[in-house]
Amino acid sequence: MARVPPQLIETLRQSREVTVLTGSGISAESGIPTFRDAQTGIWAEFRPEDLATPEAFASNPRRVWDWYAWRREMVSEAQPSPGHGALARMARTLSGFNLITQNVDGLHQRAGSKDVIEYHGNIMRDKCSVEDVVVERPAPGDEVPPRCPACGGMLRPDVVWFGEAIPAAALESAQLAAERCDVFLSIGTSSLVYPAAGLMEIALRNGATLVEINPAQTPVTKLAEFALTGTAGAILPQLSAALLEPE
Ligand code: BV8
Repeated sequence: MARVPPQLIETLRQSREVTVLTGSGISAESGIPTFRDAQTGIWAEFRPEDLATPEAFASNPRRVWDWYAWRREMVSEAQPSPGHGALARMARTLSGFNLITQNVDGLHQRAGSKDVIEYHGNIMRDKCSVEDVVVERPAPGDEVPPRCPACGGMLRPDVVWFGEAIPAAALESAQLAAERCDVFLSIGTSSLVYPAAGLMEIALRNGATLVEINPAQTPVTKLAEFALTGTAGAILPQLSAALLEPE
């Protein structure tokens, strides 16, 4: 397991603003399968990228709704991982800190992180598929998916599907956080999905130091000044503890 290089601690201590992008790898240690992991049980025959699309919802709304209900159940029973907790602590010790997540599980907020930029939405919220507004979860009924109380349209999870635009506010604040930071940490993401993966390029273009934390190689590993091969749960608590030590 990678140890944290002292130069990285120094770089973080000297940093003016740190921006973090997390992917499903940080929630793997909360027991939530990543997008690369094969799906299990009744969902084993489907690929997430084939279910997380407007076309899948249009052709089989019940199947897509049930897939999200299965994932919501998993998320509600999951606990934040040591990595989620360490990021919440780091935010309090660094002078400037922005957290962007591709995850829709809300675990950063449950670990105490504030002002989380939910780049792909949040699975625990529903929205009307017709009016595109967030709707309170209705009492369980016999209709699946449930209907919008205002217009009768089908409800859907408030997440960004493949082929859908990133919510404007999240897109803008994430872009700003990537442009302004002097250190960018990419944690637990395969860096394959855009425009999220483009945030690393924006940070590099603006002269930021790129740090990657991932047990595997990704397309950004070669661009990182610090590429730490290991899990978020093992590395981030070391990072957070080192930042708290007296200089
Ligand atoms: C857009 C929410 C345009 C939903 C997600 C054809 C048609 C349409 C679009 C495209 C197309 N071709 C390409 C595109 C663009 C597409 C895209 O990038 N596709 C990829 C597959 C090539 N992007 C989009 O469609 C985006 N929208 O382009 O819209 C547009 C513009 C304007 C107007 C209209 C339209 C929207 C993409 C968002 C999709 N939604 N999630 C849901 O969750 O159900 S994406 C989803 O997959 C995740 O949110 C995440 O972003 C991505 C998975 O990536 P990761 O998080 O990185 O997870 P992954 O499993 O891949 O990797 C895990 C990593 O963790 C691994 O590296 C592993 O080594 C590591 N790891 C494992 N354990 C640990 C660990 N690391 C640390 N610690 C550990 N313990």
